[in-house]
Amino acid sequence: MQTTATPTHCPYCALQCGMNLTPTPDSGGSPVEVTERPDFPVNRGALCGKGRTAPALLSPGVRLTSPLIRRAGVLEPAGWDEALDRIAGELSRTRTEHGPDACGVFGGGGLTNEKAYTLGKFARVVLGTSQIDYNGRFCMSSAAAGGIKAFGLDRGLPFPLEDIPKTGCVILVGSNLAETMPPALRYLTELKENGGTLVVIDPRRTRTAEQADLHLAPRPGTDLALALGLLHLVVAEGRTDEAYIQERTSGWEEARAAAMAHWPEYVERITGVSVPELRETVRMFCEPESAMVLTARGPEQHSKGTDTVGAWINLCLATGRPGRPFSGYGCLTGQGNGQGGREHGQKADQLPGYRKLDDPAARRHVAEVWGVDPDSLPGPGRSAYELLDAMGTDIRALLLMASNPVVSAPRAAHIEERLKSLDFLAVADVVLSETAELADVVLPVTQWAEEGGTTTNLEGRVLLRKQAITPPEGVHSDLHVMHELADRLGVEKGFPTDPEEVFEELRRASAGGPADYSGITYRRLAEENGVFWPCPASGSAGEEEGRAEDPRAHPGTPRLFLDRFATPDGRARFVAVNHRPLAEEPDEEYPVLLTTGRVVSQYQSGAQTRRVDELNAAAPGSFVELHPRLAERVGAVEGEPLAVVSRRGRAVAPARITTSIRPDTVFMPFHWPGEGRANTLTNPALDPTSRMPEFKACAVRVERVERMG
Ligand SMILES: Nc1nc2c(c(=O)[nH]1)N[C@H]1C(S)=C(S)[C@@H](COP(=O)(O)OP(=O)(O)OC[C@H]3O[C@@H](n4cnc5c(=O)[nH]c(N)nc54)[C@H](O)[C@@H]3O)O[C@H]1N2
Ligand SMILES: Nc1nc2c(c(=O)[nH]1)N[C@H]1C(S)=C(S)[C@@H](COP(=O)(O)OP(=O)(O)OC[C@H]3O[C@@H](n4cnc5c(=O)[nH]c(N)nc54)[C@H](O)[C@@H]3O)O[C@H]1N2
Ligand code: SF4
Ligand SMILES: [Mo]
Repeated sequence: MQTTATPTHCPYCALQCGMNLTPTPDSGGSPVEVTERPDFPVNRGALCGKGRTAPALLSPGVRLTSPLIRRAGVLEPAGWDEALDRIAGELSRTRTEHGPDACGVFGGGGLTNEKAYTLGKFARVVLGTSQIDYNGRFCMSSAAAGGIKAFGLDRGLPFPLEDIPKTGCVILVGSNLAETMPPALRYLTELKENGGTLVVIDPRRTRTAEQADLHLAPRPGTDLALALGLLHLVVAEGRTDEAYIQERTSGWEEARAAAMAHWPEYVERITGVSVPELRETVRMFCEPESAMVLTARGPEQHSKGTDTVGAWINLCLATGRPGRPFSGYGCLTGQGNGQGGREHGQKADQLPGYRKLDDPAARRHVAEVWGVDPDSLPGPGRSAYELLDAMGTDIRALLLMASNPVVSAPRAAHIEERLKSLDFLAVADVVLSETAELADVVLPVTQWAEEGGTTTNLEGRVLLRKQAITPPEGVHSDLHVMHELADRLGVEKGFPTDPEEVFEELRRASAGGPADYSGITYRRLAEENGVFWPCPASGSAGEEEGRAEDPRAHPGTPRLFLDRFATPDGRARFVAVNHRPLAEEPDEEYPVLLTTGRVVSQYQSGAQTRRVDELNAAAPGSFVELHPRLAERVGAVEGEPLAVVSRRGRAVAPARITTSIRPDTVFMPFHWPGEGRANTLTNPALDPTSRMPEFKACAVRVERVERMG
């Protein structure tokens, strides 16, 4: 064990804040404490409460330290061999009886690059199944689809965060950065100090919106119309950049025509944002030399998320922003490895290096690295919700790693029931999540401080997480799990347990792909505080050592698209999109809109953060945020339980009455299971391209709950 501080990164969100871990051998509790790491540029030492308290989960009291096997209906401690034998046996039996596609695999954007890569390979090479997808589908998939359509490439931010304070105007669409990435708020503060302006678009006046020069509060699910209305005004006011449109884009005529059909007055009626506010936004965005649009889950988690992102990109293209200094469109990716986790093959349609599974050349390249016949690789499978929905019917057995869909999937009661209907469920996790509670076998895995690996943050910066401590006995890494299962299923080679060995293979698999990591080594990552992809190996292929000193080493790519876009002709593509309603509009029976999201002290399904006392004290449970006018109408009382009912089910949580939300909308955070579970209510209507569910808007009825007795 190390006795000095180990520099590493936070286990939670996509900011991947740098931190130092110092061993505390005699503390009796967590084996390490978090201290400041000012040398990492993204957060410069600052951390939010989640990062600061992350070591609490390393204590044996809250985590899993032994495999569990269900016997007579009850999960009981068991040995590793027995647990692994059981999983391998069930997967093998399922494959024989129902075919390989009856085995499902579900991953997570919290997995390191090495794990995500290995999971994709495990599914295709060991199980031979096409049925793999992951929770990132619920996260940034609409932005990814929009980015690929327009730019030919999906890297959440095409520029580093440090560019934000240098731009003239930021339009932040549906991001509550102040709660979801607190240390990044600094970039917005610096933007304003430098004279830049901030527009925040959110149906709620959030802590982030409070920082804005202009806050627009549209009705949920109307961002597409809003963006089209802004583009209409840009054209009407003669603010387009014709030279840029000519030189660097295609498809303008069709996109322009679509936008011109969205008159400001029409857009005002749809969105609730007034025409003067629209005009003011256009002025703020167009006057400075540089400007950015950044989207997060607010506009993306809709059944029209991809088109909405397309409309915002159109606005950027028409005004000549992408590929210019301190300008362009970006998506704020969410999970710890939300970026890298979507690049290396745990996605249904994908091979490592952000290659396409249905591209013959990609199949040949990756099959060669894997030492298999390209024809043996299955084709694309189902998207996350469709995969979960097929459990118990087409999918008979599921291996789940790093997600807690009982809490986080849309229409969660149905998904819970589907999980129970599986013949066999295996879950690898660090804690006994609500989903692990339903498993037949649970495997306890190591955590960030106990293992090495790389993540890729929201800027596309590949980072090295270093192992700081030895894991407790009885706990093994996800890589060990896949190695042992592969071995038991007859594949002895190709599933190493050493993360660096996996990364070396990932480099080769990604070489020449859109997300090219081949020029990156662990050594470089440690020395350079991260490297931005694409970073091809510039020497001869296969060269491994001495990259940092190699004068030919590719420096990495902090800024994309400066010369050309990643499309075949190098031009960015406008998309012709039109406003459309929600999959479920309010009606007489369900007259209110529910939107969902996050609070600062809980992370995602809460499986981890609900086990940390300090975070629980700050955010102990679910709530329903609503406007005083709506509260009066339904008889809601502050702090008293309120029922929210949708076509999928009913949830109950205390009312939080505030003027910061629109009167036609209620908000619930989704971090809790049980009665207050927001996802009991949400609508799994999917975006046709990204297959993103409509987490951010469904029709509900709000009712007072009469107390018993
Ligand atoms: N504390 C905390 N931080 C996190 C996470 C966490 O769980 N907790 N998760 C991480 C992950 S994986 C992610 S993806 C990010 C998410 O980060 P964000 O996208 O910032 O988080 P959300 O709270 O889901 O949504 C942001 C805002 O969208 C608004 N919104 C709702 N509907 C609409 C709409 O129709 N249009 C617009 N414009 N806005 C709307 C909500 O009011 C909310 O304030 O956070 C990351 N960081
Ligand atoms: N209503 C509503 N629902 C939403 C959203 C929303 O805004 N509204 N947001 C969606 C979004 S953006 C996301 S990203 C999803 C996230 O939702 P989930 O996929 O449920 O994400 P987490 O809660 O982070 O679950 C991760 C699980 O993996 C475990 N874990 C952590 N690290 C590792 C590891 O290295 N290996 C293994 N094996 N396990 C690990 C954790 O303990 C935890 O149990 O939720 C989505 N659901
Ligand atoms: S902002 Fe994200 S990465 Fe930074 S400390 Fe908080 S949870 Fe960790
Ligand atoms: Mo996310």
